Amino acid sequence: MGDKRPSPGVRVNRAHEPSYAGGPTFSKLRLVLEPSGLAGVDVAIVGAPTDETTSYRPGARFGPRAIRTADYGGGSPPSDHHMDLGLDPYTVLSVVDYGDVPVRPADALYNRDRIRETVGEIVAAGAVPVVLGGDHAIAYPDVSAVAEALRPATVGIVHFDAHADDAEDVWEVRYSHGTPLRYLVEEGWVRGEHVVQIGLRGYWPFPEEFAWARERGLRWFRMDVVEDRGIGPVIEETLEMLARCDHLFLSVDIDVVDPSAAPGTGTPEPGGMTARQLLRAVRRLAAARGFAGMEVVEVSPPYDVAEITARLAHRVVLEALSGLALHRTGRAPAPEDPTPSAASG
Ligand SMILES: [Mn+2]
Repeated sequence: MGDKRPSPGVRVNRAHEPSYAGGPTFSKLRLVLEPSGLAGVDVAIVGAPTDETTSYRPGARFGPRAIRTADYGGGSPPSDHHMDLGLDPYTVLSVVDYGDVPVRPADALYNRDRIRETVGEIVAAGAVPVVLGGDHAIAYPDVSAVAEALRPATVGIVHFDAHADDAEDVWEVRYSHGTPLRYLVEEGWVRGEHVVQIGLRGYWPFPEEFAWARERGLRWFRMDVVEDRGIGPVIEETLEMLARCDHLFLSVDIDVVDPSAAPGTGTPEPGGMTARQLLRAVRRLAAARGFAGMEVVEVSPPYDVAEITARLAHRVVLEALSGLALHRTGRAPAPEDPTPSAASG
């Protein structure tokens, strides 16, 4: 065995360290901690390590750190070639890690306001926020900050979730991970007809929440409808439903995926989507429309097994970035096939 240590005086390029070494930013992206550092940035990934409003199993405050490090890539800047799209999102887009929202333990309303400020800083700089939760209560500050910054343009939500999160309160608490859709619509941040929910199943919401949703014009695909029609047609129909709103916000609750593929979450509901259905859905939405903001929520590492859930959440973000990159280039996908077709030139 040769001595692999560099000889004295040889410069070691620490930028090429593997993912498990050094600083734990998302995919080892450049860390930016001041709004001035967002100039010229296309996408800023930010953590919202909060789980104060969780109604069942806590732990989502540990989500951002787990998602960031659930990646076997390495090098800085990162390089990830998407073989189905034929591009590297990091060569098309300038992406940074904006650190975490400055949270205060046990103070949900304080954290809500800090999340809204931080997401607002990102949008004000002209970048797209990608928020790593955190429990789903963060949808309220995430989406309202984006909607406020983009007014009078309209923002629609594609909401992947086992649960509709449109209760008036959960255990009499109004700022909760079970209520953000209700208040985003009731307060006029998002029009009801600009919300499409995908993957609903199980034993909640109750008829009163569904009645509210019908009254406000929300639309949804229950999980059995996704299963019957297939995720591809469901996403194409979602795009048609939201064709007339100006921007999309992608809200991904990891519990939309079956607990067998996403066990590390607060309120698991059996019978959900496969990992590949979710990845494909997010990629297609991002490629077709781009997005003005995104969140991946409810990853609870203490309940995870072998980082299955954190790893899926990391890939959900990477699929969205790859889709957005394709959207920005305006090109057709150029998949890596054994024999390139004539059409792909
Ligand atoms: Mn949710």
